[in-house]
Amino acid sequence: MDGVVTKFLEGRVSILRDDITVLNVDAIVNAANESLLGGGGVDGAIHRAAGPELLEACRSLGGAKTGDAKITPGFALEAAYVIHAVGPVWHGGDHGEAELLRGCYVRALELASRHDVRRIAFPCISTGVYGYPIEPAAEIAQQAVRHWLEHEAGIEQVVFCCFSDHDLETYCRVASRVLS
Ligand code: AR6
Repeated sequence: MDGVVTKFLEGRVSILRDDITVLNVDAIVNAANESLLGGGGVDGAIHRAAGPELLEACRSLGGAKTGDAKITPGFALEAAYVIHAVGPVWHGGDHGEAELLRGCYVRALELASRHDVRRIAFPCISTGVYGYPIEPAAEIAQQAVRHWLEHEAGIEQVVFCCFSDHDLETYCRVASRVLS
């Protein structure tokens, strides 16, 4: 892993800066679009690292609605599974974006639990091409994960995998109030 790992909630939540495709966890979450047929950003990186079988598997899923998620194997990835979550496009915040973003974290955690995933890593869903501001997105992500870990058994470790120093700093600042 790349650089410093900061831990919260008695070590059950880690925040780090890395390429999510190299993480040694049971499942990585993809920031996908409704087609689930690949794209740029983290989606493109995951498809390249997993290999062409991932696209074949995604073709059979029939897409997913914004706020929902679907699961496939990880193929060439270290991770056994990829959970393809569709975050909302940011339209200013008055179009249900927060609830949709929260929904895709919860759906991803539900799917992970059903597949006996113990360790799962999330990218900063919706905060790239989809334009969701990083600070409120981090707050929603961390509140959803905290609530899950406090109420459900199964998942032991959650990694928030940031891709830039700025995102990492923001996640750590938000965690000092949401996860401490
Ligand atoms: N590892 C971890 N995080 C990454 C990586 C990586 N290898 N690459 C980028 N990120 P984005 P979105 C970060 O744009 O906003 C795609 O085309 C990136 O810095 O990937 O949900 C899909 O097909 C940012 O913090 O996803 C959709 O059409 C975060 O991942 C659309 O983009 C999310 O940025 C989804 O947009």
